Amino acid sequence: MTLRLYGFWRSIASFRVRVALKLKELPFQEIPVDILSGDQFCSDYDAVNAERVVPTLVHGEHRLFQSLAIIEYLDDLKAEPRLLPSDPADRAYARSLALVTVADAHPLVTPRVRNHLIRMLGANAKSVEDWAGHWTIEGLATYERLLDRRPPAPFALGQQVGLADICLAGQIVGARFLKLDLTPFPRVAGLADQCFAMPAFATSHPFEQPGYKTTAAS
Ligand SMILES: N[C@@H](CCC(=O)N[C@@H](CS)C(=O)NCC(=O)O)C(=O)O
Repeated sequence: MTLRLYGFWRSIASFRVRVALKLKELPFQEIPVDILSGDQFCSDYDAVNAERVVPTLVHGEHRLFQSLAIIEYLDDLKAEPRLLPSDPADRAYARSLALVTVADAHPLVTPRVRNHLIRMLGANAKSVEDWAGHWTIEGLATYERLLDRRPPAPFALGQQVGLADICLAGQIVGARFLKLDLTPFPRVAGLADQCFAMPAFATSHPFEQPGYKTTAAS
């Protein structure tokens, strides 16, 4: 059964699901939803995902949303390679690391939040950029402290790449969009280098997506 991913080239949450699909070697078709032009609010897409965000994964009659839930679904759909560890404490730790960006850092820099800052507070482009930089650095600093306590070996949970690495790599994608200096976060940067050496990560990067290539060319 074909898997269809509604995503957007520069969406960090779409990046997370793209990587998971590729690590699992599950073929999928990606359908772009231009969230910068407001296509997430069109009735066609609202019918797919009432939350009006990307990603959404369509699998048969199922419309799955929220990248973390989608990645867990993929782990249930195809067991290997496992993205969540089977040990309960490790599993909780993997989810905790994932949520540092999924629940805490990334939501603060999404288009809806940036747009609200402009509309409600009259923020200019520079202030919005500074806001995004601040919360992205907060996320990186949190990861650095956590990885100091439990150093990657070589991935966050050990030998097997998984959910935590995917989410942390997404935080790095956001940092690089903003051209942030990663020197204060050597453990995070080192782990991201391990990840982006893998084709599943490298080919899922926003700059490798057809939408970016069209945007860059125009
Ligand atoms: N927690 C959600 C985040 C979904 C989300 O906010 N997606 C962004 C793109 S990364 C979006 O579609 N934003 C549209 C908007 O802010 O209007 C997930 O992990 O899937």
